[in-house]
Amino acid sequence: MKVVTCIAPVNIAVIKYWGKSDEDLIIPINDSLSGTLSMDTMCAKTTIIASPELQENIFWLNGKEQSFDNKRLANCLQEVKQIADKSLPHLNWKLSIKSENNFPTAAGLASSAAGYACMVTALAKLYEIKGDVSYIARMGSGSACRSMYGGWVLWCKGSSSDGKDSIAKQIAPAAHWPEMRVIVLVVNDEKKKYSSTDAMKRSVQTSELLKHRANHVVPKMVKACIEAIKKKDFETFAEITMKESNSFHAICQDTYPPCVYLNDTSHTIIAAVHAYNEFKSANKVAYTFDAGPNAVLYLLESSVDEFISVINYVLPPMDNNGDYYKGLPV
Ligand code: 2P0
Repeated sequence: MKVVTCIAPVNIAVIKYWGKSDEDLIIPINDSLSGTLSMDTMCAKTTIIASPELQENIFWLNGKEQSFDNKRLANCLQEVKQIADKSLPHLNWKLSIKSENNFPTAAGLASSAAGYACMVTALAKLYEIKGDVSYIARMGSGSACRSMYGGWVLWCKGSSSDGKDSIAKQIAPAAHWPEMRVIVLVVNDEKKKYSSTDAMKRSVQTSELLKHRANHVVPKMVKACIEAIKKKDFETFAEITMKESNSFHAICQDTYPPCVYLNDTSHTIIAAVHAYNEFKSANKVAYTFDAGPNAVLYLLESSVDEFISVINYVLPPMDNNGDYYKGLPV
């Protein structure tokens, strides 16, 4: 019997992936760029057991059995086995895969990214594969390839039709910018209204704006953002991050029928960030929103305490009845 366990964190895109040129292989229409959270935060954990005793393959996600008959899982498994040494005795043993997330699944918090990054890392370890396997994680869920590396990661869309050069590359390790912090404001942890997979397909089919974004906006943004990260220029990094999030949600609006992910609380957070930055006469906080209403804030450690006070003032924590705390009497 062989057992491997891996952990992989979520990544939060500052330049978003939205739209595929190949649905099966999961090849994106634009490059994207993200920060991978540290290992002690929002993570997926996967344990794979390979055993000659197992009669069939089994897959459990967050304590619930899933069908193993899943095209994405099959594609990843097939690709890993294809490059593995064929003389490995356990190559054809059945597998038991158990995966869990320590945060809400499918709520727009990059759960599939961490999940597939973790699973492919575990499979690569099981079958003793060395070298980059981010292109295999990509076949499970596009954004998963970015969680294969820590720190700041670029997913290059690539140009080959088999997707072999559509891979992730680290552009700077986390230690390059140790003051950087991420705050996740969970506005709603329910399963999202429309899956990213379906929504981005609809965007490709219906949004004219998407072509402009992919061909003319994103390439400039990626270049400028990499430069800002390399120089640790938070002012520029924050401006690009916020503009990019807004550009992505504009595409969602331009999709027909539209995919509306942001809600009133999301807009309150956007307004609070702009008001705070204006008050500070500099960009001290940057928001970004994925396919859901939850806000992710990038900020430097020196701004964390003050900005959390601002958020607690603007959106006071609710008690168990859903009422806002009124504050303690003086
Ligand atoms: C991103 N998102 O770059 C963007 C921003 C959501 C909004 O990557 O179809 O779950 O599995 O490749 O990876 C979500 O897309 O979609 C995503 P599939 P995935 O983080």
